[in-house]
Amino acid sequence: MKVLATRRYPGPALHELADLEIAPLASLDAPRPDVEGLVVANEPPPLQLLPSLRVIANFGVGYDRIDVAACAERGVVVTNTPGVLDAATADLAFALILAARRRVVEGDRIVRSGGWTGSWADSGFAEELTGSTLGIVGFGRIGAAVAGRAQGFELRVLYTQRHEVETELGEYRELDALLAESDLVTVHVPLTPDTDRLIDARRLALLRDGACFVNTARGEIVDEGALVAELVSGRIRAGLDVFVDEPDVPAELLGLPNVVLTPHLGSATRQAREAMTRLVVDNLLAIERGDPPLTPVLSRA
Ligand code: 8YV
Repeated sequence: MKVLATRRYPGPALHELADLEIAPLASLDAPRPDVEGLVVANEPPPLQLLPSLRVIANFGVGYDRIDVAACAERGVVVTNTPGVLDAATADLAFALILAARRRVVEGDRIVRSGGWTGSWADSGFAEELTGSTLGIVGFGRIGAAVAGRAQGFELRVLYTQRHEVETELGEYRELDALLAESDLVTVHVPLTPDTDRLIDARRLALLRDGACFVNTARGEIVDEGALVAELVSGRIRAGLDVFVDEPDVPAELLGLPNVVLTPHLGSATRQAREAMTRLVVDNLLAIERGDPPLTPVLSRA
């Protein structure tokens, strides 16, 4: 099976594909009837140029830029990489929670700029993490992994998602109540038509003064303009790994002390990324053998 991958995905598993071509989608300008498998990182596939396509293996759990309904109509299987990146993403959410809450990056800047003159800080105290209330928006695999880590920090955990679940890890709240009651809010829902701008200006205004908002999911889940306005006002703090127009970040954020910015690093550990490639390849090999894919995604239509 001829497989086209949009980049050299990390790890050794990719070498198991016998007939592999690496090419960015932008370089495809004519039909490629030879290609039966496509590996993308949440990039919109040019279905019209790939008439023999059998499978799209997405490198990532989120597949919001892939038209799964159109693929299903064409009989193209779509797979993703759930599970293997939960720990890495939950760890990064906690890194951002800690960094934003405890003013770690601000402190780093003070040290580097020679502004650390006293023997200890006697003002500008951070708020404590231990004992505070963490609101988790989306209680799937990654949200639950965040809740597990929260126990070590003695956090009170609230969660919201479409349906209340049986769990010892947190208490269910409706989204608005969760936003109003939390000191820290972290987002772990997939981007779908239902979650696009789920956290709009009205909902951002429900956050407590001084609350810390963390997003490692997708920028579009929040009204980014409204979030920027809240951050510019200094009313809340944030740790942001995802943005609406990546790699562009709203310019207003770049000089703000109350926001920590990372370049979509959620799954960017060697272990997670190599396991993602492993799962991509295992899905492709399954399709090639005529077996069912390991981790297919279902059309939401
Ligand atoms: C990206 C992600 O796929 O899994 C997801 O949904 O956003 C990430 O793992 C990865 O950064 C490659 O673009």
